[in-house]
Amino acid sequence: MNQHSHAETVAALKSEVQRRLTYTVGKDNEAASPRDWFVATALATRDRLVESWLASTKRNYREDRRRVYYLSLEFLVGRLLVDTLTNLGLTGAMRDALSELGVDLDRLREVEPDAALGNGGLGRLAACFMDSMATLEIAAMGYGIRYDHGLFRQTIKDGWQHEYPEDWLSFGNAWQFPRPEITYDIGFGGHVESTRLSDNLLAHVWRPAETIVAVAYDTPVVGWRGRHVNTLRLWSARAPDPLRLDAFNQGDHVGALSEQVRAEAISKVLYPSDSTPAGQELRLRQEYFFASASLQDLVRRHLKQTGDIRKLADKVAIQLNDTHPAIGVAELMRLLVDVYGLEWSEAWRITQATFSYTNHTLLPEALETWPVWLMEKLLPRHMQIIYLINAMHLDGLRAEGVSDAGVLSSVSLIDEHNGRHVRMGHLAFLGSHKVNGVSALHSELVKETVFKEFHRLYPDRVVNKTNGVTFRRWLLEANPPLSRLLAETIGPAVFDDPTKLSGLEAFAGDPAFQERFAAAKRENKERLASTILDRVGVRVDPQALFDVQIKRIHEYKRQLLNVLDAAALYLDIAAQPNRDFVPRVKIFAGKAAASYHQAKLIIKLANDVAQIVNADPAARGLLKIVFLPNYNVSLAEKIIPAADLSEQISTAGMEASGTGNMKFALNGALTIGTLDGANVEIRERVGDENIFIFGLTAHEVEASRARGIDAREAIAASPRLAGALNAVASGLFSPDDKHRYAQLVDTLTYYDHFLVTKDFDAYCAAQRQVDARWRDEKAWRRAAILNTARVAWFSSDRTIREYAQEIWKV
Ligand code: 4GP
Repeated sequence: MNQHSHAETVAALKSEVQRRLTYTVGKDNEAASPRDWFVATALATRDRLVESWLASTKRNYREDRRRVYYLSLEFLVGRLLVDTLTNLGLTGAMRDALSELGVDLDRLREVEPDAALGNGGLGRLAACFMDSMATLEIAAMGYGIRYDHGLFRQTIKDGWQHEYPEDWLSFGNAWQFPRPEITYDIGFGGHVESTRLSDNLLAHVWRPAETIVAVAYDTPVVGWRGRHVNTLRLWSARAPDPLRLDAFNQGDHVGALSEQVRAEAISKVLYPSDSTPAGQELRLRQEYFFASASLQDLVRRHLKQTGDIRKLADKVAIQLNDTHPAIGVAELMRLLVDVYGLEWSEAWRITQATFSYTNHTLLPEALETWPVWLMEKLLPRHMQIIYLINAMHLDGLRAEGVSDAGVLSSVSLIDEHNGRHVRMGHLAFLGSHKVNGVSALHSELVKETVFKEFHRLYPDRVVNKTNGVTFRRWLLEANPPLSRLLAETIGPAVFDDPTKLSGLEAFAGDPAFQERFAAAKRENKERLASTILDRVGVRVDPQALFDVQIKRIHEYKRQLLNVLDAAALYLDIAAQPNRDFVPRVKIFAGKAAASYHQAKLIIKLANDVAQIVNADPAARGLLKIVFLPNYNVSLAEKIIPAADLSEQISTAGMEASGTGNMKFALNGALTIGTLDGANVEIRERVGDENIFIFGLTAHEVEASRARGIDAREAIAASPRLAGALNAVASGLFSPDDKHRYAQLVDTLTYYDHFLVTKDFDAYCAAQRQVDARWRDEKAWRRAAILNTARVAWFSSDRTIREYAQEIWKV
């Protein structure tokens, strides 16, 4: 494309879009709706990467490359149009081509539905990793489920969250290539037949009672500058037969479709949460469905490439994104032993050398376990394999002299407390050669807590891979004003090599540059202010400090701490109207799992406080509170570039890493945060004076909990906290239902598991430091610039390079 002039490219794109509109969409320019134009544009864009995609695929075979497979139940991709154009270097040309057709690219990009095949951080990380793996030209493939309905659509009515099904596929999906010819049978239930081959050799054949077909859908994932294109392959479920004709002919029209409905349920909806007990059986079926289809597919490819199953570990690395695909360990053993006839010990060696596993959370409720009875019912052969893995593992330990019953029971794959359960984290750990946490602190806590005994037994297995984010999406696409400024100041090569961001350091104190940096921020804030007005009808002043907390709503993330501070601030304003307050806009967004009542109540409280504060003339110009509904990737892209202050205030030890924290710092927001997750490493890089750290450390949190938490003392010691709690408990913010928050405040008072009260004063003190810095405009701007300048390390390209070198060996 470089040898073509811009004008030639524009002309070519224009005719390609026009062609797609006419021949694929089947409309003329007058009749075409914005959605039709979007489809035509997306298809024309996709056409531009297909050749590179095919070439990448060929090269992977020709060079007999070692491949990486990223197995994830979640891929939180968001929109792809501008992302693809950016990576192909075609954004400007497409903009001009469309404009000659009378179409505005920026309006068009808003038409694309978000692919929301994930809940939060874990899923978004998978999407960033796909981008970086393509950029680094790794022969990689993502495997997941093509959910008909992604994460629910959130509306806020009277301050309460309501959930509606999301329908991203209702108008088709321009990016995907259906592969109806690539299918695998996935079995469930039934029994295992064993035949004796010799004295000590049994052959096992699983005879499933039910079969479901997995059908592939491919989405090309293009890397930076279009050099390499990988594939995201998502599986959709269907029944082997479209209907039962006999039943249909007998007049049972609904019953005739029941098998299809049951089969399709597997890829119908994304499970809503990482932290609530999921509807068990369907979830397990989903996990096995996609793990089995993916393994069958990659084994087939491997055999095509090498013809030798014994070489699997030499040519294949499989990353388990959390425990959701961990059943894959037993499935690979089944394939190797039962289907390909390898001996157990060789199969186990290959399995361990092939898999590695990433842990994303220490929350006990998110550590998956499956009742043994359910496994026996759905996956009888896998249960046998798990028992055998466990027996050999425990025998091995006994042979090495481990005899402590407590230790053995804690490392057993079977949890014998409260009914017998299979521990999927243990299975993933044992079946992998490397296990990683996602920030330095988290990886240490992995060693000290969930995998303490395992770590003692296998001290080399746990490693750290601090998360990262793709700067293509989160800077270049999300923040055009800042990207332009960076290109002009330190050169466009910064987008090839983010370490060049450090070149900004020299400008941090330069008043002219500060002015331009601030102007870029202001442009983003103005844009966000108009989005806010559009979506919730609240007028906010772009001159005010934009203080932002956007992420899933969870007690450990402590939106409540932020809301209580807002309430306290409001009371301060009422009590001392003449004090010199820093005008603030507090912005919240995030979804609560549908069954997570406390989180939903926190959303309601944020909205209730917003309602009272925003309506009170006394707070006008000083404090506004906004809860933006339906948080998703594309909303994050609008909010983050406009933020001044990034709230990363989880209870220390509970946020594995965070990735939002990195995106904010990159876009020149200052962080107020605890020493949790990757905040610790962000502080090391941006410098103590350019971040506001407060609160208990992870070990202090642990000690507090061990002592037993009674918040009454903390509340008594803090009049400001007591005042805010009182206001909330007495219904100041909920005049329509004065007791709405009585229980919430009670819980905080007597059982404050997340230590909101204990950290409250420290948090407020940190906020006052924020105020002081904000008043010193130069100092604030300097710190903001230094944040952008110093976070290059948090590029997911760096993270993927580390995985590639130390775990995947590619
Ligand atoms: C998240 C963690 O909560 C977050 O700290 C981390 O940055 C992210 O994974 C990516 O590693 N966990 C989940 C989950 O999203 O579902 O467990």
